[in-house]
Amino acid sequence: MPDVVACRSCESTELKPFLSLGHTPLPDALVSADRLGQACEVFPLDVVFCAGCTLVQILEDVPPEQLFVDNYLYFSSFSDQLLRHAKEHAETLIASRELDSSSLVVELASNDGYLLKNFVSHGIRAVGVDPAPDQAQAAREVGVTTVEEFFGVDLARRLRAEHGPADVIVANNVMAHVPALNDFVGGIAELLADDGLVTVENPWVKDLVDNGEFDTIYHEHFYYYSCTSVDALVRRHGMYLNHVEYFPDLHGGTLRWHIGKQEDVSSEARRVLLLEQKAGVDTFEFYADFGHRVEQTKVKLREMLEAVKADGGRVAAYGAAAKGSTMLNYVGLGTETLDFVVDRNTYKHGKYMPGVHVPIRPTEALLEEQPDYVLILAWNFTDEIVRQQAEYVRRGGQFIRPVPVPAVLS
Ligand code: JHZ
Repeated sequence: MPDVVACRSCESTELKPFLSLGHTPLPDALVSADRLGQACEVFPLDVVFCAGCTLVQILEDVPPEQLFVDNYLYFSSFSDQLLRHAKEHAETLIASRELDSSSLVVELASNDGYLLKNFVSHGIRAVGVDPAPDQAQAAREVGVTTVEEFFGVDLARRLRAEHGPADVIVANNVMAHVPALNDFVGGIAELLADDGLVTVENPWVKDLVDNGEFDTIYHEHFYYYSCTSVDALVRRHGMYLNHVEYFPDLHGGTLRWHIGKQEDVSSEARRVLLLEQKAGVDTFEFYADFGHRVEQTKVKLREMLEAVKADGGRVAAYGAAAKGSTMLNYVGLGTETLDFVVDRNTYKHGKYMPGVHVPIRPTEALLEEQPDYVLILAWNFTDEIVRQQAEYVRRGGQFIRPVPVPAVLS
């Protein structure tokens, strides 16, 4: 597969590398027991800054079918925090946009219907788009009409012809997942009503860098966004970044961008754009020493776990997350260190983490085995996980959080 040579957003060829995580397996390509003996396919994971439009991106283009159809077991509904966040988002949209049965809401990457079911229950027309077959099926089972395809200009035209223009388009954690970025955003512009609203959520690259969240870099995520790079992207398609909201506790720091066809930029959007400028998020220097800091996390985490093992301690991990795959493969943690990984997602049980082949078990395994330490790979859900595992802690178990700096939770 050839490396990308020009920015997928603005086509500038001035791409400046600042981080290499080596060659890693696809993060959601969990391995079944009968395939453990087979060689694992790995891909280079190199990150660059575009001097043209400031968009941070990876160079490798793994085909989306391989990422999201053949190897995708992520179901949004396994997190209570995410379900609450989605419900609040839907309720706010229903009230602020005065949505009713004549309105149309479209969600791109609607997954298992975790968000759209909140519109359906209010009798509002809702259409989900998601190419992942099991998730699309789960969405239909909760009453969410789902088109099982990748989104772009072509599908947008067909949706508009069938359902009319969309009053609201929601795109949560998907604008990072599309190699043909301008086709995706062009599709949004095509489908959106002239007075419609788009909300896009994605982790904020400023938090990624400030908090050392390098493990959220993997092949499903082609891009790492700032307000600055989103503003440039949507303007190219005749739309405007009008408002921004910040959710510091969601996926390590998430921004929700409000985008529309009329320019009406809020003071909050201006404030965050300015904040990015002051912090230098729009310059290469902001990223330059990130690789060095990531290396330090690797060394520290290895040292910490090696000391536990040298003392005869037992270690497990929590969360067979995509980011967990980057963490384990980059740091080099396998079955010599970790006995198993637990996860609530039943589709992942009985499988093994990509590359390192650590087995995945139900969360009950923590009380059955009572390891001395649990490395939280899904650290974005630390509070939720620690609350759930109160009994493990009561019996003397301890949690390790790997970022921003590896530390045992007190
Ligand atoms: P989680 C996913 O990344 C995939 P991942 C995707 N690429 C993306 O963009 C980001 O999200 C935003 C489990 N769990 O959400 C569920 C428990 O077991 O951090 C998941 O398997 N118990 C679309 O995979 C994993 O942990 C719990 O209590 O890095 C978390 O994965 C909770 C809360 C979660 O995302």
